[in-house]
Amino acid sequence: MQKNQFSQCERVLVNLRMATLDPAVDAPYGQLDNHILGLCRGRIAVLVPRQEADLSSFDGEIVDGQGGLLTPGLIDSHTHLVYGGHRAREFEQRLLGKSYEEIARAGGGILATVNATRGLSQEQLVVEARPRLEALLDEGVTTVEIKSGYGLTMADELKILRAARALVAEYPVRISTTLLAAHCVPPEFRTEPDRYVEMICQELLPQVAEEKLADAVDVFCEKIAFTLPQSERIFAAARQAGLGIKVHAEQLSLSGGAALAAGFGAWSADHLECLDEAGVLALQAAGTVATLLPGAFYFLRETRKPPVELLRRHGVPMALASDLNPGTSPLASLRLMLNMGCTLFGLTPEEALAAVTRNAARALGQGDALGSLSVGKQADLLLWDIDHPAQLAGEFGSLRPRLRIVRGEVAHAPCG
Ligand code: DI6
Ligand code: FE
Repeated sequence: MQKNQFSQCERVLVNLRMATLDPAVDAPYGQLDNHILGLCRGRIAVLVPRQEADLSSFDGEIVDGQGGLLTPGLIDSHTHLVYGGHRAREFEQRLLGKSYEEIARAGGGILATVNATRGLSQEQLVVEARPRLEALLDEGVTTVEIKSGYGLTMADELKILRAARALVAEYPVRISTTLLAAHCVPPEFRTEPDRYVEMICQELLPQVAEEKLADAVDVFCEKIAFTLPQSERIFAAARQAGLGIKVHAEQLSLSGGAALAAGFGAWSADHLECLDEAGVLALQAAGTVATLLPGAFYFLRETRKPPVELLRRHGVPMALASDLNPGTSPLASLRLMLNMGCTLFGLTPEEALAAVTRNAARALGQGDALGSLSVGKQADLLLWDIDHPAQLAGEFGSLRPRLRIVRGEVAHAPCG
């Protein structure tokens, strides 16, 4: 037994079971029983078997887990939750027979939300975003990625990113921001999309990097959005600015966007319903995470599923995210995605849980800092009154974490 092993810790968690999601722990879900966790300056500093722990001289806080199950905080690695308005009328139109692409080509879709978003101030956008973020936090999300992409002018894209960054001051959450100016060609550049791409690369992206307003850059690489050569120019500019790279690819058609992004060392390629084996191999070679978005698949009533078996066979890490947005996934629940990842895409509950913790962290370039209960990682933790970790994927609507710890501090209910 080591004396004073907890001397640096402010807080110790005892009397709990863990699903560490640490692949180094050789058990399903990385489960550990009878262990004690010590938190020091926001990190997991000690993780030892109960019988090796000496708490006799520890004078910090002892949290009694009362036999609950501790997991890493959940990570929603793909959302567009800062926007104005709603698109329920399009939902109606689609049920009456119109397709998502038809509505987009007729000036609805993303551009409808762009109009609504341009009309709001940064403060108004924060007001609109709060309930969506609160819904995620309430069910155990501790890190959220938020994309711009409904502004499409220099000023409006900056406004969205600033609104996203402002939310972090209000809630116990980490927020990762992504510049998605290449979401849709704005009406002002309809006849000359290359000039819009040039504006992104030469003006917007350098400004965003200078103000540190985004952690990554994303492109919607699709027939109705941006071509491969346009995407390539934006990725090159992102790399030059030292920002992470993400891509919306192979959602509606096979465009090769995932392989292109992987060639730039992308953190993640997202959607992927139409991905082929060559694309899977490109992700594998680059260590790029495949982020699956079952909410959009479900909401658009798609039938083509992402190639989960190929991704699994080639060892590509899979993440699941909400894609929370007004057009294709107005579903503010990462827990629902855990369930749908299993029921719609065939992930196992263990794969699904890794997909919203360990692999989601990698999809945000945070694989070393977040996503598992391991010594040295940030202390974002959830305590659940459940018997088995599969309940987190297999049940929906009734479970809430009993205790949430973010950055090593207890976050009080409901949202801080
Ligand atoms: N793919 C999506 O699913 C969302 N954006 C994207 O690139 C849809 C956004 C919207 O319809 O508003
Ligand atoms: Fe998206």
